[in-house]
Amino acid sequence: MGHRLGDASTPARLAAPDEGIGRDELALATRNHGLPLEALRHDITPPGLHYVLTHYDIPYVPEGTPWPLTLDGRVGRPLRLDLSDLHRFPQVTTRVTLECAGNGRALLTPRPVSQPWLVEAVGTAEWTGVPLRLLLAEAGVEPDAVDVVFTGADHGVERGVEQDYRRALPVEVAMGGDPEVLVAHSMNGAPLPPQHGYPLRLIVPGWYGMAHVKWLRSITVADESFTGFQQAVAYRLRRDPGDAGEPVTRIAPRALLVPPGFPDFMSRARVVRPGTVALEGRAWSGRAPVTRVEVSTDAGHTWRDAEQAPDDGERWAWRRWRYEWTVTPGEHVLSARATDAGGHTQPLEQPWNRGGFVNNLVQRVPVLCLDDEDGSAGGDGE
Ligand SMILES: Nc1nc2c(c(=O)[nH]1)N[C@H]1C(S)=C(S)[C@@H](COP(=O)(O)O)O[C@H]1N2
Ligand SMILES: [Mo]
Repeated sequence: MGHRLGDASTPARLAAPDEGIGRDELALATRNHGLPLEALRHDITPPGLHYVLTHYDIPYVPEGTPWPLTLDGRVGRPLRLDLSDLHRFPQVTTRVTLECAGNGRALLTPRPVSQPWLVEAVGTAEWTGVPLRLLLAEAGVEPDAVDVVFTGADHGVERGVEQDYRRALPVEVAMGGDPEVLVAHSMNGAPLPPQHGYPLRLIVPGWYGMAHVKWLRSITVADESFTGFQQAVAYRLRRDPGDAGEPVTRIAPRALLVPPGFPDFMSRARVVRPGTVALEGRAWSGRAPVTRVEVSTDAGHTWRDAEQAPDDGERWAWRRWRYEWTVTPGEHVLSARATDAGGHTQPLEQPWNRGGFVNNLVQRVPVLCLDDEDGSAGGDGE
């Protein structure tokens, strides 16, 4: 033997000033893909375009594999449910925007070394499943319950700690019904794809991605706070490694632009022609409904209200907004920012923490407006 994984968790590393994205980050980035931002046009993200994040390996679960979901711990009647048992409960479908808590991480200075998201770790799907509170009611939760712990079938090691992927929700959230937490078996009307948790996952509308446990195989009701790695070590807002840190919970407001015009292959900078450009995008918040979206076409100096699509009652899904931009030749920087009914607005300065979580800094989209059809640049010239 002789090989050890380590006894304590080591803090995540911060990149040195000017240190580029490393091979380790690249390896994560090729597995965990983002939403191509042009797909923000879709109300519901088509399969394969939704972002994916998986800490360890995607479990191999061939169709028809028995998948007993257990519900035990501080309950009167422990349950063992197979997929057909779950189909006998009332079914609910909810449209939910899912976002990784690490979205925006790679834009931070200094950069926490981990999955290097820019702003694309987001997607919206219609999830169908059984309300968790009905399963908990069937099992009969004891009055001393504190946390409900969810375990996935994936296993790995993270910063020296070997573990199953496991997260908990406070019992009030698990049983509360607002948001309606689901044990979901379908995404956009079809069985979950392998990378999104086949055959079962948790859906916690309004919460960051880490709460939505994929490949869900057991639910345990506990009479004390859960202190597993993904709860007590990861997903906390810390400035220093020793801080206890606030836990990451609900999604902070964010607006993103559908990239206007067409891209330059390498820089991804956008190119448009002079005249009227219909800007559009999406905005969402898991904390309170988005009440305002503003657009800046001058690098954040001045802001004008965008027009929000009428409220369609999909509380947990992103909403479309639009803004007509009259553009002249030269270089421009576009931004959009969302404000929610709780008064939360996206910051203009980076909200930094060691894990690189909840960075909802306003997006900056450089755009070059050409002044004629044969592609010579206007403005400052070359
Ligand atoms: N079992 C398990 N569930 C998991 C994860 C994981 O690694 N294992 N990753 C979480 C994180 S951090 C995110 S952001 C979401 C991503 O969900 P998606 O891949 O369906 O978009 O799944 C969450 N659920
Ligand atoms: Mo995540």
